[in-house]
Amino acid sequence: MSLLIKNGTIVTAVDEYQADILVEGEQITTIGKNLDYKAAEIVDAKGMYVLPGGVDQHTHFSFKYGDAVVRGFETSNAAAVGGTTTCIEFINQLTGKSITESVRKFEQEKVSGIAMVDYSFHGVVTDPTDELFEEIPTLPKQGIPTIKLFMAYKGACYHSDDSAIFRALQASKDAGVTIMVHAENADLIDVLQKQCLAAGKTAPMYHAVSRPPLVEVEATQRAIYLAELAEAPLYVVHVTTKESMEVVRNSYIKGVPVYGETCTHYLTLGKENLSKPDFEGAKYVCSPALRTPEHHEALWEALRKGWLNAVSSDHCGFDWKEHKHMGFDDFTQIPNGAPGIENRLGVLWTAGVETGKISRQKLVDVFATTPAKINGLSDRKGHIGVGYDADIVLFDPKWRGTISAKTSLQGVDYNAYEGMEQSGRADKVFLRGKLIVDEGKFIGQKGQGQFIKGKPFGLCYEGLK
Ligand code: DUC
Ligand code: ZN
Ligand code: ZN
Repeated sequence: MSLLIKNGTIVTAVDEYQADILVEGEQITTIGKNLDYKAAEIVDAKGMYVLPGGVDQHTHFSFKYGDAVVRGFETSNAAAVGGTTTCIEFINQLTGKSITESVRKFEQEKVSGIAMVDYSFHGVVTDPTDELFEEIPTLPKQGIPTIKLFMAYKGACYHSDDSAIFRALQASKDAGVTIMVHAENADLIDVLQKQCLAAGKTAPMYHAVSRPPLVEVEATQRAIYLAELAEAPLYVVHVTTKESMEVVRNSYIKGVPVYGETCTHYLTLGKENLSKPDFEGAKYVCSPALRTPEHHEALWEALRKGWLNAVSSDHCGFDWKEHKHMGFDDFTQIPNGAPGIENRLGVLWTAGVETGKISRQKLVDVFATTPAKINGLSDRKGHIGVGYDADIVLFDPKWRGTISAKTSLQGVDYNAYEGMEQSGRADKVFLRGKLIVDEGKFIGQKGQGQFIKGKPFGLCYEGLK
């Protein structure tokens, strides 16, 4: 099967040019001007930007908060219509089991035969035994070169203390496994939460009051000290404050191999949303908490200047009625997280490219190219180039629409960006050469997504050293 995409403007992380793309089978085989090839299918991409399919390196299709469980991979068609063709899912280690067993079990039961985009995994440490630290160097053989540890969430199974993080860093470095941290000080949050509740402060906005910027800054700096001591690289997920971004940036400048991402909502949504009446504020309970415009601006600057290198969705599909209301009388019981995999590209384009905060090339860089590299997928994903998987988005910059849960595939009863006027959208999306989105509508099939093995040393490539 061959496909010729003609007349589009190809955007990569470093340049932009007009050319045609020939796809044979699942890969891009030729890129050139005025390609004259009798392909089985010819698509005219005039007026479209041709982008690599997005790589969302931070998704939760399997997260649990108390008894609440998020929407799973049966809603991963939402990724496709949002221009994301690969997502990397966090899988909790099952107690008493290895990360490998936990990931495989989850894949067999909840992903394989269901996922509608390609996928890879990060293990999440919940049971930091000697066996776990021995397993870490073997993970790349399983195609899992990344592990996350949560510094937040005191009392939860997935909380890790400093000794677990330090030992994981030591165990990871020679094998090229990247340690990722969710950096917030769990003890301070615990004290602040208890003080709020004791004072009768139970509403959603106290989620932000009990997770102020400094709890993130402190944990970010602490994690970096641990990495420095272990002489291991570190990746800080969802950096949300100016000061924690500066800690990452300054440590990197000092020579510590530390890198960080931010997320779509930390660039665009303010903490005032948590004060919306009638418990609507609960829709915006995610951790770390939403911040103020001063932080948003600092994060945009950090993306422009390369101080942070990816934008993820942190997609977490809890319902408002069914799940968020569990914390109606106590904000600490509101499941943390917001959906957003469908909106990452549209919001980044609208709030980033259209406003001049980032260039189109920077969008491609933080949306696809660098997330693919960090996670060891860059031999196949995240770039429009010969030999790459034909994961291709034809982006229509002229399209206009309004974001709403009513038209969303995320399977959640609200959308954090409800009412936002969106500029541009993924008009057509190809997954390994197959058309899965046409005129913005999902036309693919359940189970078409494949596991993509990650390779080790994702952080150690030229330009990210
Ligand atoms: N924060 C969230 O908001 N959701 C999922 C996990 C997390 O740490
Ligand atoms: Zn997190
Ligand atoms: Zn997360």
